[in-house]
Amino acid sequence: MKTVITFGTFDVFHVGHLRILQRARAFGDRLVVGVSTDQLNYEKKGRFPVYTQNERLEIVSSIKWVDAVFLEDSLEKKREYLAAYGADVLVMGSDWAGIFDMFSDSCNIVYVDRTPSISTTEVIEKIRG
Ligand code: C2G
Repeated sequence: MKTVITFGTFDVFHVGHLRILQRARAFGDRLVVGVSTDQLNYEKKGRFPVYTQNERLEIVSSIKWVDAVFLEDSLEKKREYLAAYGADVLVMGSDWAGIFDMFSDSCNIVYVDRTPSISTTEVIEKIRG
């Protein structure tokens, strides 16, 4: 049983999010997703997400490619999360390329291409008009 892990905020869930979850799951038999807390997103991006962490957890956990979810409350705890969930593979989008290579002693690290032309920020801007 090969466990894959990935992390993200998944705010205003869109097809780019769906595709990375589908692709991540294809690297193993079980996909675990660390969903950023509202506070962690504020620290990363300087704003609170549109959807609350409980809403984002509920959405991500309902995706058919996802087997388990948990709240990620600190970027400093990656190594602990990888161990706690028994990750064999860490999958992240190419915007994170190289950033998690330090964990290659505990699991395989894979960066997959982002889906072009869609992001939470763009969706928010489109709705704002
Ligand atoms: N993504 C993608 N294509 C897009 C948009 C996003 O493949 N068009 C991927 C990102 O590369 C990331 C995942 O979807 O792997 C989640 O994206 P975000 O919610 O923006 O995640 P982020 O806030 O960058 O959090 O510890 C790492 C961070 O918590 C990642």
